[in-house]
Amino acid sequence: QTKQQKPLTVLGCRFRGGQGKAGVEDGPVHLVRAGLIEDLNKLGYNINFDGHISFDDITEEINESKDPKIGRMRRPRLVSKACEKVYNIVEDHAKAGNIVLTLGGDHSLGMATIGGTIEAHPDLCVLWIDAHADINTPETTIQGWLHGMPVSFLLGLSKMEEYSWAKGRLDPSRIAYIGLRDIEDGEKETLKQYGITAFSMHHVDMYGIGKVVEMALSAINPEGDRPIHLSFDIDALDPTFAPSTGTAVEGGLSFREGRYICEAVAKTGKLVGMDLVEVNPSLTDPVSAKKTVDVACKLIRSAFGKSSKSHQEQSC
Ligand code: NNH
Ligand code: MN
Ligand code: MN
Ligand code: MN
Repeated sequence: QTKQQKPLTVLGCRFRGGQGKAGVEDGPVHLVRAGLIEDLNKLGYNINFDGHISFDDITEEINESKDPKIGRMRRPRLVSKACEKVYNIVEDHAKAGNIVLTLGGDHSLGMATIGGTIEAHPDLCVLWIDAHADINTPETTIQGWLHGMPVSFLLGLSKMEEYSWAKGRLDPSRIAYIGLRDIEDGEKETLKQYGITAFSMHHVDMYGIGKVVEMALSAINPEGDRPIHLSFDIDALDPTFAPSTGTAVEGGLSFREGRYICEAVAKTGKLVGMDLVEVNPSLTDPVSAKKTVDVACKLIRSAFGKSSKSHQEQSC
């Protein structure tokens, strides 16, 4: 087995402003405490990890009274400012040739990580693994939380003065979803209107995960030559495997299906960025929280090339 020495930046983003539940900012702390950095090191990466990014300064500067709703959007300025910070960091590291792994925090961070990565890799394509489509616009959102909207900013469908740093450079043909099962009506229309490739759990059941991943990758990356960003919301997994998350939805991916996605991405050799978001260790008992953290670590390790012995392709 040849050892890769690729530079890998790990960003622990303790940000929760894109949703309403406390505790998701502890996700990255728990992942790192579980030994993630050492594991990635063993996989042969040259790791750059400077400790977690805290957003307390921004949260204090933009307190609730300074951040009234814009339409239905909640905490719009706070999320913009935090995401702009992450966007700039990711852009710098990606331009320096590093792979960037972002540990969330909530999924509003996706607009920052993918937005920053695409500045370095203009031909980027994105796999978005989630129970939700996260493609609400300020007009279609019901809840108003930004973690349900990052994709609309990435595609340039949501344009706001406060978010002028978000350039909206991702083409709708370059993103595919796997794992969907809780999509709002407005989101459905947007997906349809832009012809976005989306595999729900129904498709996973119908075709099997192998075929679904193959179809998703060939839709966004037909020649196999494009750099790939994997944005993994832990709520894509079934709550049996990942219970400690803010908006768990039954009927999700098994651990093996989630791991298969990560292994398939690793196999392409084209991974340039990954997010692992929405682990909230405060929402369950400690055993279930640990289970969620452990499963998240395993997914990350698989995406970065750890092959599970029991799961390897065997030549019998
Ligand atoms: N669709 C809902 C919203 O826009 C839920 C989003 N929640 C998520 N997304 N966890 O991944 O608020
Ligand atoms: Mn904790
Ligand atoms: Mn999400
Ligand atoms: Mn989700």
